[in-house]
Amino acid sequence: MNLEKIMADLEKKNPGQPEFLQAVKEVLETIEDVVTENPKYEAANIIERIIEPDRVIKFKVQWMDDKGNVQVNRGYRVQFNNAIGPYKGGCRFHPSVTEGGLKFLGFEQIFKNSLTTLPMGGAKGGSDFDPKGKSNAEIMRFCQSFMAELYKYIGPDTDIPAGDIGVGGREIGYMFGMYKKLVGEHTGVFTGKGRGWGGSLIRPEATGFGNVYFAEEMLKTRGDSMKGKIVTVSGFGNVSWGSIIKATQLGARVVTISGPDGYVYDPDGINGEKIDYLLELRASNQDIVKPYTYEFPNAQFFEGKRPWEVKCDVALPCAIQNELNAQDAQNLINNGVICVSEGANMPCTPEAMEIFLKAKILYAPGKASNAGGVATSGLEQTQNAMKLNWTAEEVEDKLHQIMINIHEACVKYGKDEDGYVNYVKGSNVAGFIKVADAMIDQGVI
Ligand code: NDP
Ligand code: 2IT
Repeated sequence: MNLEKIMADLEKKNPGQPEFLQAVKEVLETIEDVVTENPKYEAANIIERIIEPDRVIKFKVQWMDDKGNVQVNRGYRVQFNNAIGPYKGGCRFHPSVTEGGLKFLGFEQIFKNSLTTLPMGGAKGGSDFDPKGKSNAEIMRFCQSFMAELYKYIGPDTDIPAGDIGVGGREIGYMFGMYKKLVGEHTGVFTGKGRGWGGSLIRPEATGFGNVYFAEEMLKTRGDSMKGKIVTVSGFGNVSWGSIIKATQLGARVVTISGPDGYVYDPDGINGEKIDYLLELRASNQDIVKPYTYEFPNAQFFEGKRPWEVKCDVALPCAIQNELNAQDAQNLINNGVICVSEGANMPCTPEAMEIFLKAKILYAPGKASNAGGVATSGLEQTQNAMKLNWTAEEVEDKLHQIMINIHEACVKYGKDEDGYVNYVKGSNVAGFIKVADAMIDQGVI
């Protein structure tokens, strides 16, 4: 496999999409050996086929704001690969959303979903719509207009969207409502639904819970655990919230959260009522974390800074792609970090990742450590198909077991000769083999 040529061709075909190129390069670098050792993959030209999305759907979303002005946004759905199951992946509403960004996320989703062991293909969607400061009515009108186009391309056996940045229970509700009205069916076409109309218990917590379960499995390989650890978390959204709850339950002390305005350091730990307060902060639609320090004055706010300068044992980046760079990684290493587990998708830059791997700390890429979210989406689909609901304990037990299994797969495919587990390699190889073999089985279609 000629990596340089593949990357050069990809760059030519996808100008202005650096995040997509970054995600592809990381995967190809780590699966190179497997491809070389198994000529069937080159014979079927799997690499060129797997890096090209099945289709990118792009559409106009028109909606009216509360003042009566007509607004226009772009909507997208990237259906990347459905070799092992229907397309599956979240929707992101954020002004930074572009086609290239969604291609990176859809590509990552192929391997992540494969790792969960559930039958799900890879997809991602969203819009450059900015939910910040919008009224409830504006959010509803936007979601309805978005769905008026997207409904044509999705379905419970075709493509099942879910949440991501800027898309939570409220937005899923409005989109599902519109889908139901247009199609006339009450089906499991979305995951992350409300509890009373087909949603699964634990889905809101699942990504964060899974992330911490994965960190715990990594720590176990060194005879350690989360108990007593100082933990830094970035972001203050859904994934951060779930990670903080589970880390605290397992006896760790979480000392930071962050937002676009800076980070909050709370030496006493973010626990109890402070965790509940995070939901209020998020619901305020203000996009700032500083108010936390008004509510809990022992905490300090650091404007325009990122939490990676704080001394910690475990770091959980849970906000956005490329939020932790080489300097941040070096700060963490200098401060004695032993474990970094990604709640967000691709939060560490390639340079930061290199530093962690070189230092041989426990480092988990998001496609392994944040797979608990989509895995629990898969469990929601199963409950919908069976027309019954599992208890919170049943769902959490299954989620926990899935995270243990993903960890095992990473160890199986990622262990170096010296015994160090390269989780980047492990997750990419394990995820790739299943999808590539399915593509070969199904022929050139
Ligand atoms: P939320 O919208 O709930 O939270 C996102 C967090 O990231 C917020 O704190 C947000 O603050 C912050 N953020 C967004 N953009 C920026 C930016 N440009 N700079 C700094 N901070 C920013 O989303 P989620 O918690 O759902 O998602 C967080 C990450 O986890 C994403 O990478 C997502 O892809 C990933 N993920 C989510 C899963 C899920 O099930 N929800 C599953 C697996 C991964 P603000 O909005 O104020 O900018
Ligand atoms: O990045 C992700 O895995 C998600 N946003 C969750 C996708 C899903 O379908 O639950």
